[in-house]
Amino acid sequence: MADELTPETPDEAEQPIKQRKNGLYPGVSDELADSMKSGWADTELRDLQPVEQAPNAAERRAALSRRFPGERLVIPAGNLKTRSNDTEYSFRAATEYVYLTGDQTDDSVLVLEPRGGGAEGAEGHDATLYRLPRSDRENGEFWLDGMGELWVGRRHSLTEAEVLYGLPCKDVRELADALKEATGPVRVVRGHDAGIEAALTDKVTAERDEELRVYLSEARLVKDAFEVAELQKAVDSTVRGFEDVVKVLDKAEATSERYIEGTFFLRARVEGNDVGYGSICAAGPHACTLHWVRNNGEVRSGDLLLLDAGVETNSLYTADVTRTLPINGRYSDLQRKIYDAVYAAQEAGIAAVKPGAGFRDFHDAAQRVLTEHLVEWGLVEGPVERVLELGLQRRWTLHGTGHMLGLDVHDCAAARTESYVNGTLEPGMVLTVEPGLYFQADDLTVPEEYRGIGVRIEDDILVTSDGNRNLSAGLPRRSDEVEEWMARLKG
Ligand SMILES: [Mn+2]
Repeated sequence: MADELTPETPDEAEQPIKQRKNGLYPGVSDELADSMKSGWADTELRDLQPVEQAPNAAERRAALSRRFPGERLVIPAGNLKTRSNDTEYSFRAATEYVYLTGDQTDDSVLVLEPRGGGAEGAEGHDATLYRLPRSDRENGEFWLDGMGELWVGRRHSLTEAEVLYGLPCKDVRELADALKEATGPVRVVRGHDAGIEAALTDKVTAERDEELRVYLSEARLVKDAFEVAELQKAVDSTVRGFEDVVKVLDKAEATSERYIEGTFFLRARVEGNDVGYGSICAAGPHACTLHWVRNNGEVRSGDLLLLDAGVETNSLYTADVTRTLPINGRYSDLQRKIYDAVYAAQEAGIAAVKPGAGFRDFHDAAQRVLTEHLVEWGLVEGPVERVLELGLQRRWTLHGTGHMLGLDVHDCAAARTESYVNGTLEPGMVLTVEPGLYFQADDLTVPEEYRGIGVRIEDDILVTSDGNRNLSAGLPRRSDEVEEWMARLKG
C-alpha cells in the first residue's frame, strides 16, 4: 500500500487523482514516508456529548421506519461539488440527511436496514451511519490523499460520531459494495450521491424513490421545538444583518449593491453557517427582478432598496426576510403609497395565518388587498371581483404570497398539493408572508412615475395554537417605523 502512494519515481498516471490535484510533490522518500507514519499524539475525543437534536432525529427515524416497513432506506448527505478545476463549493449537506441525523458531514450516508432482513413478522429498522473514518497514518492517506485530514481538517472518528449522533457508525467506503450485494426492496433519496445511486441502479425505481422524498418533505411541515428555536435564532441574526446594512448604506452608495451583499454575508458567516439562499440586494428598478442576485448595480439616494436575505444557522435552519427601504431614509410620496398598500396586504395575510385556516387563505387575503389598491389607483379596471377572477392583478403581484420555511428556504417542496398548497395550517408550521407590487421599468400600462418601483415585505410566521407569532417582529414594517428605525441606526 505504502509503495503505491509514495513512489520514488513519480508516475503521475499511476497516482490517485486526488493526490495529484492538490499539487503535492509526488517524490517521497521511504524515509519520509516512514517518518510520517508515527510520532503523532492520540487525539481521540472522549468527553463528547450527543448533539442537541439527536433525540429529535431519533424520533424522525422512528416515524420513517413505520412508514416504510421491511424496506432498506438510503439517505445520503452528498459530496463536494467542483466549482472549477480543483476547487470545490463549500459543502452543504442534503436537507433529508440533516433532518434524520443532525449531522452535516460530506460523503456520509444514513441507512435504515429492516430488521430480520425484512422478513414477515420482523418489525422496525436498524439505522447505521456510514461515513469516512479518521485518515489512516499507516498508509499515508492522511497527508497524500486530497481527502486526507491534513488537507481538509480533522474528522470525527467513527467512535466519536457514534456518541455525537447516537447511531452505530461504519466506514462508508464499504457501503457501495454492500448495497450492490444486498437483496430486498430498497429506496434512495436521489440527487446527492451519484456513487451510491450507481450502486443501486438495478434495484430502485424513480416512482418508489419519489415516495420517500415526498414523505420526508411532508414530515417536515410541522416543526418541533428544536426547529422553532433554531428558526428564531436564524431570524434574530437576520435582523442584526439588516441593521448592519442600514449602517453602511452610504458605503453602498459609493460602491454598489455588492457592499450590501458582503455586509449581510459577514453577519451570516460570523453568527451562522452561511446565507440560506443568495441575498437579493436590489436597488432601484432591480427590485422588479424577483431573484436579483447579481447585485452589481448602483445604489442611489432617492431609490428604494429591496433586501431579501436570510441567515442560515449552524444547524442549517434559515430565515427568509424582506424589507424595502428608502436609501436616503425617507420614502417619497409615491413610494410610500405603494409601500403602504403592500403593508396593508401583508397585515391581511398575517391575520389569515391560524390553525385550521387553508394554506391558500393568507395568499387570497393579501391578493385581495393589493387588487383593491390597483383598482383604486386606476391601473386596472374593476370591479375587484372581476380582476381577481381573471387574475389581472398578477401583472404586478407576480408571485405567491408565501411558502414553508425550515432547513430549506422553500421547505417541504416535494410535499403533495393536498398536504401543502391545498392543505390546512397546523400549530408548528412556519411560513413566510410576503406580498409585493412590482412595476417594471418598461411597463407602458402604468404612469411613468410608477415604473421601476418594486416593493416586497416578508416576515417569518409561526402558526401557534391560537393564531400566529411573527418571528421577525424585531424588524419594523410600517413605513413610519422603518424611517424611525433607519434614522436611529444611521445616527
Ligand atoms: Mn420567501
